[in-house]
Amino acid sequence: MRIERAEVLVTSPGRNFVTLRITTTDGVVGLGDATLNGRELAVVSYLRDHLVPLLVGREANDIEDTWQYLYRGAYWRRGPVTMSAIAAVDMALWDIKGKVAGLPVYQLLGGRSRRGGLAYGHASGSTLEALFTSVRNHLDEGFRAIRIQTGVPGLKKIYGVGGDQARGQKYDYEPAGRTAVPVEEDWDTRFYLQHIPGVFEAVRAEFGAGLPLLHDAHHRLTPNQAAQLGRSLEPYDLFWLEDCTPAENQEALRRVRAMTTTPLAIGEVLNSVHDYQTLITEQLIDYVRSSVTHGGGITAMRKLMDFAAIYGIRSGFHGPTDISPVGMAAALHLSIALHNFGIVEYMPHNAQTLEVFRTGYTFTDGLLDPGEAPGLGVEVDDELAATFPYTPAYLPVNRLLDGTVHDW
Ligand code: GCO
Ligand code: MG
Repeated sequence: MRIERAEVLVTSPGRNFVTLRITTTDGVVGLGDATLNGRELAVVSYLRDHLVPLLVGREANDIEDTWQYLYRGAYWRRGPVTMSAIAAVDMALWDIKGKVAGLPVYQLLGGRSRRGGLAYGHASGSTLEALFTSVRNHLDEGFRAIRIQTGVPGLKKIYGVGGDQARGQKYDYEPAGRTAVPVEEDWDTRFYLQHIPGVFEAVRAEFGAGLPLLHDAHHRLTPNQAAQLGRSLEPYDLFWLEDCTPAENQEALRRVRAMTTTPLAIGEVLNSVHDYQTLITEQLIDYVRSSVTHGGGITAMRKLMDFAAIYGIRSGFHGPTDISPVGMAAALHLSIALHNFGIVEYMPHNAQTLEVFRTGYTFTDGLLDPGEAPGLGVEVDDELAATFPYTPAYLPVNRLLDGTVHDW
């Protein structure tokens, strides 16, 4: 069974998604997610101009060989554009293999390790009152683990803090801005560090000790600041503190780790096992945050997680709405099969997106399940997809109060 055709679909039902569709000589179709938020068209070109011509005529069954061919054969290894493109090919080939076998992909990965994957939702509010409403709404929707982000006095707007949920603005920071250039936001780490511990104290007082709580620092702190935050949050027993320092400096986590017992998660911008080498072998983190979409696909993420398992490190795959339903399904098949699963991020896609992509995964009692359909279990409606053309959209840029550009 050879690859007959590979096409790249770009659609924007509220936000941009890049999907690779591979069709085999037997007429089996597989889908892969290649969405790289804010740099989508770079991956479209990488796929269309450089990978599709290499794929046509290849044996569709040989997933490992194709992965190595695209990774080692390119000379230029790693990086988010390359790894997202390879991930899409990899996912599409697993989708095809599952359909040919008549099995959901998780069965091909060793079968089920649990009933479902614990998912966390994004609660946020510019004030404590708005935050509490958002937490309650998430609990009503069935979430059993919740990420907490709030506004900070003295700062105008903070990434990850949504608008008025009653007006349907739940995740209005995702996408951050469908504008020609990025929106600019302000930032002051001292204001932030002074404010956050009190927020967690209030959330614990309101919602009790049992609810798993998470927090994302979005790479904005120095190692000392991160250590200070981790220590000040210890009384509130976080499930994790995410991306406390810029992820490219693995050694920075040594200082943080030595200073706090708050569990650490990092890696949504990392895309290779090599980016994790120090983090994993020195046990500097508790959770791997890469997505299957940006981390080279199921093949690569399985290996990364097996490496992490030796050190007791678990998965916490990135699952914001810029991971398409196809990427989300791939993450769920892997999550359900891995022994060292930890948690998975879940921001439900909007209704338009779920019309373009018909998904088979389910969310019940706080757990996500990939479903039993053969392959990944996601289908795309071409005609509908074509009615939502690509729209430039960018994450915000941060400036300190004196105008200096700050870490994302
Ligand atoms: C998260 C994130 C996202 C990212 C976004 C980038 O933890 O979900 O930090 O909000 O910023 O996905 O593309
Ligand atoms: Mg994050």
